[in-house]
Amino acid sequence: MNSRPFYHLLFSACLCNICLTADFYTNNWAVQLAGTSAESVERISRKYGFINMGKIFTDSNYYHMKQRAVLKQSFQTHLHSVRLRKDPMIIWFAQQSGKSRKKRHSFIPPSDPLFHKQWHLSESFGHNIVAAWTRGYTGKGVVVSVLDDGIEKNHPDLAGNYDPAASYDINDIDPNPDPHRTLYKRNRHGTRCAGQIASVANNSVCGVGVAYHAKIGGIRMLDGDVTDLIEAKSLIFNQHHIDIYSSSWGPPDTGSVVDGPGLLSQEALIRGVSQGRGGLGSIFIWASGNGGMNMDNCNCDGYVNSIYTVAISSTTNRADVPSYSEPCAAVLTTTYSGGNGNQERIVTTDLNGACTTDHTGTSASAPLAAGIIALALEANPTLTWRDVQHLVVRASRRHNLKAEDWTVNGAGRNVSHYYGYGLLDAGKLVGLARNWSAVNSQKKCQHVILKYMPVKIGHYLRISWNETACRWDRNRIRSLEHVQAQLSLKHVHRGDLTITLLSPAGTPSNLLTRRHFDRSSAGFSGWNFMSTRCWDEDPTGVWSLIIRNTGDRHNIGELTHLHINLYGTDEHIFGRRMERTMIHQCTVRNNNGSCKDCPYPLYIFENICVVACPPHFYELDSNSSTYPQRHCLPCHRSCETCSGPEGTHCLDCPPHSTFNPQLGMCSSPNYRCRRA
Ligand SMILES: *[C@@H]1O[C@H](CO)[C@@H](O)[C@H](O)[C@H]1NC(C)=O
Ligand SMILES: *[C@@H]1O[C@H](CO)[C@@H](O)[C@H](O)[C@H]1NC(C)=O
Ligand SMILES: *[C@@H]1O[C@H](CO)[C@@H](O)[C@H](O)[C@H]1NC(C)=O
Ligand SMILES: *[C@@H]1O[C@H](CO)[C@@H](O)[C@H](O)[C@H]1NC(C)=O
Ligand SMILES: *[C@@H]1O[C@H](CO)[C@@H](O)[C@H](O)[C@H]1NC(C)=O
Ligand SMILES: *[C@@H]1O[C@H](CO)[C@@H](O)[C@H](O)[C@H]1NC(C)=O
Ligand SMILES: [Ca+2]
Ligand SMILES: [Ca+2]
Ligand SMILES: [Ca+2]
Ligand SMILES: [Ca+2]
Repeated sequence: MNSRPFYHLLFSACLCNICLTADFYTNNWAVQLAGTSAESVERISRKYGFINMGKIFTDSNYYHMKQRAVLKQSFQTHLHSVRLRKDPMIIWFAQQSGKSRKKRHSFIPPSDPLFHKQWHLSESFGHNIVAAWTRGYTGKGVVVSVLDDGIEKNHPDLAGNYDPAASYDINDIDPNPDPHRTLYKRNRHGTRCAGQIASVANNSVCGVGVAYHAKIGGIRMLDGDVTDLIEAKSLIFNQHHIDIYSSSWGPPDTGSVVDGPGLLSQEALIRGVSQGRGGLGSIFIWASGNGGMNMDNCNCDGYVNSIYTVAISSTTNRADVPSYSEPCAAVLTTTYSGGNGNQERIVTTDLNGACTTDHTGTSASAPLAAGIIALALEANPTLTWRDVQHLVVRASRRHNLKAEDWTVNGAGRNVSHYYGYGLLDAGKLVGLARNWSAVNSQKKCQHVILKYMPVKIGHYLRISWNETACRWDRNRIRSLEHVQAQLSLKHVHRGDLTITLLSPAGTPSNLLTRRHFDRSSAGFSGWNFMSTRCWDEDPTGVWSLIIRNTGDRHNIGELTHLHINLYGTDEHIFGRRMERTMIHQCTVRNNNGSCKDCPYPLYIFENICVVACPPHFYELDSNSSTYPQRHCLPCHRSCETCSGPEGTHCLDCPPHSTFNPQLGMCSSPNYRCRRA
């Protein structure tokens, strides 16, 4: 449970007329006094519990007074006013209310020579990035790292945003991630992806990145033997500094492979979402894959279908499915990339200080999404890894994207296996991010459908079950996020099988489509097929899993095990209120830029003011006599939510861990048990 008692108390108090016009009260008062002698000012401030902060205007009798104790309820404020009004020494007073003030920005296009060729950033295409820029979001304070074949750190369009702390060479084990140039391999991929995210604006070089004020780094890890260890080290590198990891790699897209993260990489993803980014969770952006020509399905890629990664697909400037694109039920959203033949491609930085107009593939889509999500993290740095996924679902739209399989799911959203929820809208994303409060902790509800009694797979197999979604216990799920069908089966010709999952609302998820090049007889062994297509649906009711053999009728197989894992929250997600801005500007800062003072009743969180503290932080009313303040302070590192700093204060534990009373903190069981 996220307990936010003060928040509820305050805003219910705000329902009465007293504070209808103000957004919130501060503990600052402006007071006009009849006498200005030091002694009379001192007497007045003592009498009413004020600290005299000095004259507002020199040579005036207007004083800035700060209240010693914070008044928590507006009727007390009101009583205070009644007393002040009766005092003959006080001519006039006003308690200062905080008002939402938005900086106004107008958009002046950057002067970079290739900006006019960056069609994917322009207002005539659907990403709506200019809207986010116009609101002032350009990636400030956000750190993105590209996990690839290196990054040309001195590139004139990257150097200004380059962040050595977000960079490393895992291949050669040194801090310099510069790509190695050889006759046969150009290793330009990472540099191209980095430019899409954070090329410098207005510097007369190339174009601009989506998040042109973000910090950008690169981890060189693809140029050598890629091992589980190397992947894991890359995914977890400097995880409190890097906010977003952009990956455009994975198992071969031959359409015959079923592979995913090894033990260490799986562990790295889990540690990333539960501990990275100060506990809010690292954001892992993943390209859905380029196996379209080979009829690959990205649910056979364990990085893409991981619930911890955000899978990104591509569309072209003509809103088509590009030939390289592979569909699957795990895709969440879509960004622009290059098209077929001589269609437009993406303009970005290239090796040797150059620029290219020729970047393409889903490889180009992941960095674009990483840049757009960087804008959202600037708009709201308190978002958890799951909040980011919720917002991406809401900020994606069908727009004009062409596909034959668009359907409306049980939550009323258009969804496609090619595009997820559609084209990511940056303007909408930052707007929603600003008003979003953290979703309750993740619930996982598991249901064993088939374990000891293998079932024959002939031409057609349908298994149905009535799901209670843990209605009777603490893992109750009212609003679904990810659903996994973990299954083991034997079949002589795996590529002939298709698997479809039907939710109670009737939403179909094609978990496996026919893969002509997959002639394996290895079957599946505890493979986690995943769907994001039922996001926000109520999971209770009858589900079905349908397996079809589209090949030779005489080939038979056997389903030996089927587990369903539902992930989601106990919230009625459609009932939540989204009309209040959750993040406010800081009023007074320390020299180091961190926030020193927020208007009451807001909490100080790092360098901003927030209405409520995010998960992994607890709310503290500090009671120092001079500066009564409210802070978000970090929980014990093992907790997801907490009521205080110790392990014993944990209220919820992060994924894959539970509260251990002996240790007095959340702890993880043996990770090896996780893989079936
Ligand atoms: C680019 O320069 C122009 C002209 O000086 C300025 O108005 C604009 O705000 C700058 N844009 C950025 C992104 O710095
Ligand atoms: C789904 O897409 C169709 C066609 O673009 C559109 O008419 C409809 O309003 C969309 N539904 C929702 C809920 O966005
Ligand atoms: C499923 O279970 C619920 C609650 O146990 C029950 O109300 C409902 O009728 C069941 N549905 C079917 C189709 O059996
Ligand atoms: C966010 O909240 C503000 C009020 O605080 C409201 O004006 C605005 O419309 C909300 N934005 C969205 C996208 O709901
Ligand atoms: C910034 O300075 C304040 C006091 O001036 C200190 O309490 C705080 O820890 C500092 N924060 C950082 C991030 O250095
Ligand atoms: C705050 O401190 C004052 C005196 O130091 C004390 O009287 C008061 O009860 C304290 N309030 C809280 C909420 O701890
Ligand atoms: Ca190196
Ligand atoms: Ca530039
Ligand atoms: Ca693939
Ligand atoms: Ca994923």
